[in-house]
Amino acid sequence: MFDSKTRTLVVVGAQWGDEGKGKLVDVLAERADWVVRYQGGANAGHTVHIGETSFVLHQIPSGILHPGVRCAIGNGVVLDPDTLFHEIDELVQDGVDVEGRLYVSERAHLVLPYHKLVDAESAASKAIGTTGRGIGPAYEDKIARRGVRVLDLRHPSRVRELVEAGAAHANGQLARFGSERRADVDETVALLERLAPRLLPLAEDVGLSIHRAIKGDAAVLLEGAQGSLLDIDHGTYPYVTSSSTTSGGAAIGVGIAPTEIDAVLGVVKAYTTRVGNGPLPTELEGTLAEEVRRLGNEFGATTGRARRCGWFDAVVVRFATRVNGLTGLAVTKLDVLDTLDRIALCTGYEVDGRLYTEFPGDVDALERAAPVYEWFDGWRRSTADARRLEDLPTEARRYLDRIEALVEAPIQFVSVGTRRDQIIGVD
Ligand code: 2SA
Ligand code: GDP
Ligand code: MG
Repeated sequence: MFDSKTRTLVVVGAQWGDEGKGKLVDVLAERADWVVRYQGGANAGHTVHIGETSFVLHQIPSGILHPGVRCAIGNGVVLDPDTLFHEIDELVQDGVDVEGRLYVSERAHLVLPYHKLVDAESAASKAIGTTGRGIGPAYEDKIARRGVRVLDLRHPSRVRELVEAGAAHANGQLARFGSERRADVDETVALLERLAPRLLPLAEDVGLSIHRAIKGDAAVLLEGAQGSLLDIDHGTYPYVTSSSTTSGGAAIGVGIAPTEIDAVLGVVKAYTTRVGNGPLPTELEGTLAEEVRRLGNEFGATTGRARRCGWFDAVVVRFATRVNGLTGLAVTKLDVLDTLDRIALCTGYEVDGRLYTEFPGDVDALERAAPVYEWFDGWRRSTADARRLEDLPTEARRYLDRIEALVEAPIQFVSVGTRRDQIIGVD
């Protein structure tokens, strides 16, 4: 993937998240110098299987499992300092050496206990089906200019002032929700005082470090979280997360220029999943939905929630190709479809007698969308051992070729299992 022309690569989810970005980043990180997260926070769950051990990364970039790779958390991430250290400690317990190779942007905003409280108590969060990790409220404070940034921890009196403002706002919201719970200023300040000595040594100007690395011809991976259809601008608003998940967010969220990005790899499942509420036009029901969920082990990597499952939606991925400028696709979990007799692929939607082949922005239209399907014969044999495209059954190749044509992006990887070696690199 990395060559003399492609030195800075964004890996982005091109559906509703959980496409297998963690696995792809882990595979690609073998040849990377840096892996940087650019948005989201502890709502993410990126799973990497190495041998018998499976790691679920929430805030730390998936590159951390490669000893020589340096990892950074960019300014666009909302960082929960408390759970960050739990994550670091767990990695260390599992034998991963994190010391000296994890950096945090001094400009990143912090997720504080009252953000999680507001997320937990808000009816709007319940209606959207958030992860409850305080992501929306933390971004809300960032945009409203009352957020606490990592660099503020260098100024204890400023921290108290900012926490007072944030807590007052949160308490107003909690009162309006009819909740009896309240933010506690002293407890929050005490938490930050306790964590600052551990967090500040990791803090630096990540944008500058990555810019210098790029100038020095380093291979840099920018790791997206969630998926393009959860993007605050381009997703199925309001059923979205509160950050820019698409590739444009990568430049902003790392602090580099868009012109420093060379390529964008979109990760997609060979079918579709969504966790949380909101439209999913190709959603399956009944026993088939349960079967795909079981075969794909479709449960939230952060919350354990059952993921909703549907057929591959080419309208969605075609849209994601356009808004991200995808230069290639990685199709994951092809093996999950191995036992199915017939497989459908959505090529358009009918809404009120009109055919859509481009993704509509209005969720009402999506809720009423009747998918138009093309049907494919299943291949009904295992793809788990395929290591070249030629090893795949003809039916599977036909299915992938059709996806490529509809989506208008070249397939560069096909993943056929959870393990690192279960991947096909397409020349
Ligand atoms: P939030 O918590 O404010 O970001 O929730 C807003 C919506 O974004 C969805 N969202 C996700 N969707 C897929 N995967 C995510 N990460 C976890 C995973 C999810 C989990 O890897 O499985 O464990 O439940 C993720 N994070 C946020 C969320 O479901 C809302 O629809
Ligand atoms: P991410 O958020 O995009 O990193 O994805 P998650 O880790 O939340 O969910 C993807 C799940 O699919 C994880 O449990 C992965 O181990 C698993 N996975 C990734 N690629 C494949 C694959 O090709 N086949 C199968 N069966 N599982 C895969
Ligand atoms: Mg995930």
